[in-house]
Amino acid sequence: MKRLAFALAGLLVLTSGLLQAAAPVPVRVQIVDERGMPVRDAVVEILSSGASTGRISFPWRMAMAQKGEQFVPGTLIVARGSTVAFPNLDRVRHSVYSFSKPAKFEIELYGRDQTRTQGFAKAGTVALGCNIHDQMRGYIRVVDTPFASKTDANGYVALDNVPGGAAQITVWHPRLRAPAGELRRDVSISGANNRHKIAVRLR
Ligand SMILES: [Cu+2]
Repeated sequence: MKRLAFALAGLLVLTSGLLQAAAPVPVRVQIVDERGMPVRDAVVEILSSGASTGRISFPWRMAMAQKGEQFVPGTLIVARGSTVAFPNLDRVRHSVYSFSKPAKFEIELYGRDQTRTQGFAKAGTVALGCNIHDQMRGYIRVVDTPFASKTDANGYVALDNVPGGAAQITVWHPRLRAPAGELRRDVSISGANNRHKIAVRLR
């Protein structure tokens, strides 16, 4: 009887440990440069082994506008498989293209208040340009995780309900000095370890 009680107690400790490890936690990540200054508009993604593989959706619009001869927002995060709209809010015509591996495409000239769409089937970074306006640069980061967001002016992202346990944080920024502008960190996520500060080098 005593032995059974011990076994049960052991089982309880074990399961509570497992539950704790897998319990979803809010995670905050800050991205800074070599001088410790916050990096804005970096894309932070958390790949977690404990994440469910359901349909991913984000609260922002799946749209990359052209406004004032710029792409707005300059960086857009979308889930793999998304269709993105490219509304032209300018008086001038634009012709959006990408030579990037995950999505090579070209949208013929289209004018004011018109829109076009493009699908993104592969994860990765899609650099956008315009055939008419050389200075226009935009980026679509196609991700495979629901835990993705852009850093704010203080370099922070806040991601909710990230499963505890082993995970990988990917940081991407167009000026990040690393292959493909990407940096990866293996981390362990738990209620006690849910704040991560990552220093990157920018060009
Ligand atoms: Cu243009």
